[in-house]
Amino acid sequence: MSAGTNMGTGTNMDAGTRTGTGATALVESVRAAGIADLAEKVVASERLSPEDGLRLYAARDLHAVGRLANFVRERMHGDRTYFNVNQHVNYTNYCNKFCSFCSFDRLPGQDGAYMLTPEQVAQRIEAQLDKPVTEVHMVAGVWPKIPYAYYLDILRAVKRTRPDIHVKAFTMVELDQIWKKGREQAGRETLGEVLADLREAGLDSCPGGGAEVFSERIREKSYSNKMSGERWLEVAREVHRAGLRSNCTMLHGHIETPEEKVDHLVRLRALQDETGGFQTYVPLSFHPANNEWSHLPGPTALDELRELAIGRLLLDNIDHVKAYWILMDVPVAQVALSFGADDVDGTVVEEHIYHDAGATTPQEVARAELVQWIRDAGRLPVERDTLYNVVWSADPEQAPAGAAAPVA
Ligand code: V47
Repeated sequence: MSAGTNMGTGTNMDAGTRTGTGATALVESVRAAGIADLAEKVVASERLSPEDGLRLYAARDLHAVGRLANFVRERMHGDRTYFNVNQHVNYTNYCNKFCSFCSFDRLPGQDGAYMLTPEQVAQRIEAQLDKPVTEVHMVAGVWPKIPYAYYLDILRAVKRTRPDIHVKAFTMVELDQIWKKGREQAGRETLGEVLADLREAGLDSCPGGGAEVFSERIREKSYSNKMSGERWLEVAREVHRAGLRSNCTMLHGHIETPEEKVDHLVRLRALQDETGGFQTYVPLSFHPANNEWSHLPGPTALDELRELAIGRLLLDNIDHVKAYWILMDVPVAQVALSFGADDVDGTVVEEHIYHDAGATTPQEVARAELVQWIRDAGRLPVERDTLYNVVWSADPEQAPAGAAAPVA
C-alpha cells in the first residue's frame, strides 16, 4: 500500500470544490474564523501540523472547521457515502481490564455476564442468512481463561455457517491476549504466527477499537490494565505487516485534552505513513451511563461534529472517516456527512457496548432505511464490502472510489 496518497490527488473532486473559484471561496469563507491559512494548506493538500490541529480544536466557528473537512471529503469521495450490510457479534462481556469508561464488562457469575459458545456464535450468523450480510464485526471483552482454541473455533463457526462472509474481528487488545494464549497453549512465539492461525481459521481484517486515547496520563488514571498506546500501535503494525487491514479509533468526550487528541491522531497518521494498513478512522463518542465516568456529561453533538472534521483534516492518509450511527443520533450522523464523514457503518443487528452505556439508537436498521438516511442528507449511498469494494451504488458513475489496494 502506498502511504499518503489520498488527499489532494483530486481524482474524485466535485465541481464545486475542485475549481480554483471553489478553493478561493473556501479560503475566504473561513477568513473571519482566523483559519484562512489552514484553508490554504488544505486546498494545496499540504499536511497539517500538530499546531494546526490545536488551532482547529480552538476555533470558535465550528462551521468553518466543518467546511474545510467537507472540502476534503468531497475531493476524495464526492457525494458518495458508504455503508455495509453487517452484523455485530459481541462474543463475551467477561473482562479483566476494568476501564472507567466501560459499561459492558462483567466478571463470570455476575448479573448479565455471558460468553457465547462457538455454536451460539454460529446461530447468530445463521439467523441472518436471509439477509445479504457481507461482514460480521466481532469484538468482546478480554478474559485470560479463554483458551486459544476458542478464538479459532468461533472464526471457523462463522465461516462454516456463512463461508463468503468477511470476518472483521478482534481489537488490538484482544489480539495481544490471543497471542499470550497462543504462546502458552500452542507454542506460537510471535504475533505473526498467531495471526497466521487466525487467518487460516477465517479472520479477514480487524476493527479499530481499544485504542481509547494514547495518553499515558489518562491510561494510568482510567484504564491502567489495558495495553499502552505504544503497544496498541505495535500490534496494529504487526497486523498490517501480516497483510490484514484494520480500522482505527479514538475515544473522545471525557477527560482528554486537545493536546492529547492531536498527539493520538498524529501517532495514527505516522503509523499509516509506514504501513498504509488503516482503512477507516472512527471517532468514538464516550457514553456515560452505567460506568465509573457517569459523572461526566459526554460529548455534545457539536463536539462529535468537530471530532469527525478534525479527524478528516489531520488524517490525510486514511481513506475513510466513519460517523458510526449507533453512537450518535441519526440526524447528527446525517449532518456529519457534511463535516468530513463518508461512511456510516452498517445494519449492525445486535449491539451491546453502546446500548449498555446508554445509547438510545435502535439495535438494527434495515438496509433500505440506511439508504434513505443517506439520500435525505443529500448524499449518494454506496453499499460496500469491508474492503470498500462496491456492492451497489446510487452513483451514476458507479466509481469504485476507495477500493482496497493490495496490502503491502
Ligand atoms: O474499544 C467502550 C469503546 C470500542 C464505551 O472498527 C466506548 O469499524 C464510548 O471499536 N462510550 C468498541 N465508547 C467499538 C469499536 C468500533 C465500533 C464500530 C466500528 C468499529 C470499526 C469499531 O468502544 C471500545 C472502546 O473504545 N467504548 N465503552 C463507552 N461507554
